[in-house]
Amino acid sequence: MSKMRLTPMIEAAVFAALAVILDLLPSIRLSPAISISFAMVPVFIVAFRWGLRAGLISGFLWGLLQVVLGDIYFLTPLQFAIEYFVAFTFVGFAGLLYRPIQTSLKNGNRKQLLMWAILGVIAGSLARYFWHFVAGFIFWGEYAPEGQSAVMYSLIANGTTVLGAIAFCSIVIALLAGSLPRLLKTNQAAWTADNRKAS
Ligand code: 218
Repeated sequence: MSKMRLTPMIEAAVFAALAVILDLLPSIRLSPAISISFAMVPVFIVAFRWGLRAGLISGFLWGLLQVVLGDIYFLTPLQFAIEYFVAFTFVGFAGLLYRPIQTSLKNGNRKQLLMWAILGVIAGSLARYFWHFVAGFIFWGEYAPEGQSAVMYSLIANGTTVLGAIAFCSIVIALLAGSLPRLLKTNQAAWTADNRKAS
């Protein structure tokens, strides 16, 4: 636990809960398999503020909360594990862009900030939906229309969803980065306070 600072962990949990709430808002549901929302945004914020580890934990907690709330599609234990634990955790891979985002914030370079943040949105979204795609062709293939292979069905359904999610989340993150860049910045005061406590 020594490397787990308290502030990012609290934010990871609070923002995971926020993701659950955003997921309750009406989303664009094109079909049962295609539903586009910006619920990933809170996890992206955690990943950009604190990095990969906090992002992965926040994504994991979001999946766990959905399971606890019973808001899930359960076909088999493996499908359930892939789609609710692995996939949601992978949203945190947006945190791979933590360093360039923090550097852009420090330099006050808005254009670069926007570019790295959108790249983060793309990374986290693709990392998550890769798993929904895999689960899609292994477990959801029977829902494919006549004459369409399971792989093609999953690629179209999850590909459409992820492109929509990337567009939605990029717009929200761009608005936030433009109007409230401080929101994406590591909270240095809390960081040093936690480190002082730990030493
Ligand atoms: C083709 C297909 N249909 C449905 C699913 C299930 N799925 C897709 C995306 C996201 C989620 C998690 C809840 O939002 C689920 C269960 C799939 N993977 N593939």
